[in-house]
Amino acid sequence: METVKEVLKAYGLSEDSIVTPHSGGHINDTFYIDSGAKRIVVQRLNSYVFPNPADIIDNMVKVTGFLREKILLAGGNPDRETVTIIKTEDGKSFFFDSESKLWRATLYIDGTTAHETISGSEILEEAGFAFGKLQRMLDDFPASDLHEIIKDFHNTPVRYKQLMEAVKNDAAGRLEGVAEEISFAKAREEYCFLLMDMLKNSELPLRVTHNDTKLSNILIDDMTGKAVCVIDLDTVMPGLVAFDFGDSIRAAATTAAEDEADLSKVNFNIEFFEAYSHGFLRAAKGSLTENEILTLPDGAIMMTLEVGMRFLSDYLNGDVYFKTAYPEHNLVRARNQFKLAADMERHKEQMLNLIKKYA
Ligand code: GN1
Ligand code: MG
Repeated sequence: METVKEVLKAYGLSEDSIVTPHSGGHINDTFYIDSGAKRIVVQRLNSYVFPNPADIIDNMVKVTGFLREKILLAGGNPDRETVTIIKTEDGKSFFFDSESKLWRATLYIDGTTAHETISGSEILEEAGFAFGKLQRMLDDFPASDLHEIIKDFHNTPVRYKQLMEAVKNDAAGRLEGVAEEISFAKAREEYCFLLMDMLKNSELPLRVTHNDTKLSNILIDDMTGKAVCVIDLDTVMPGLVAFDFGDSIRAAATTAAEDEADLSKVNFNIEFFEAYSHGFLRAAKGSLTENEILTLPDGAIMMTLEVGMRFLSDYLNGDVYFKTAYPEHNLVRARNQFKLAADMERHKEQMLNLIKKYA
């Protein structure tokens, strides 16, 4: 917390500002700051995950600048509908503290909440619409202007390989007790290639995508329940539409939190899937190809399987990537996501029918 004081100073905020840590997010550290005069959100970027944090800021400046213009043209309010970067006293879009950690500050958006879990279908339809709209708005963003923040971020075959390496190295000596999880992944090795192979064969187009479309990365208006703003632009990069759609479904169309340990509570929620798909396609269908539409259910299964493999790899590597609250946390998350992926597999036909209904 000591360095938060440096941050207050850099942004010209009173030392008596109220600093409230935010518990969400597995990667960065987030704090709300209320100085009386101003309310902002500051984040310390995770230097293990993001070794080149200045690239993230650079991407963010470009993407938010692009979105601001579109929002203005549509008669909207860019201070609420996208992220606004706040500059330091000396005019910079970021701040390096005395521990060489990069901080950034953004405007706090009043009267909104980032929901970790979902209360009903209406919010999901809204979330789907907001992410679909973002997809559409980024359609003509020049992808070559962006730094690739994390290489092979949603390259599922690479994620599979990383898991197999983690198994081989067994760095934390945790291999015992995960045999079932490893066979679960192994049984799906071939499936991991599906979307990346279609991309390679030009059957799917590369777009600019958000790449971390979990429900908590959307701010919902507390009064109206309407989606206001998509946040967390750290991983905006070239990607597939199925990644963004799928990652939302994995995070939202479930009956339990991502780290629920009681697997009997973890099930796929087809009603939530339907609501999200309805909103997403309402916003984005006009700009999607037939293959993009037909692979949306695979995006959901793939993103769930993939993050499960990432959690399991991190467990085996000794929890070096994701923040954890207890030693088995990553394993619990992995089991949870694998259970969800398996349940999605059983609903694939049904998912596809719903997608066709709304496309
Ligand atoms: C991480 O930072 P956060 O919590 O929004 C991760 C995502 C995972 C997600 C799982 C940069 O997102 O890829 O899907 O956790 N972000 C990064 O909850 O690795
Ligand atoms: Mg994130």
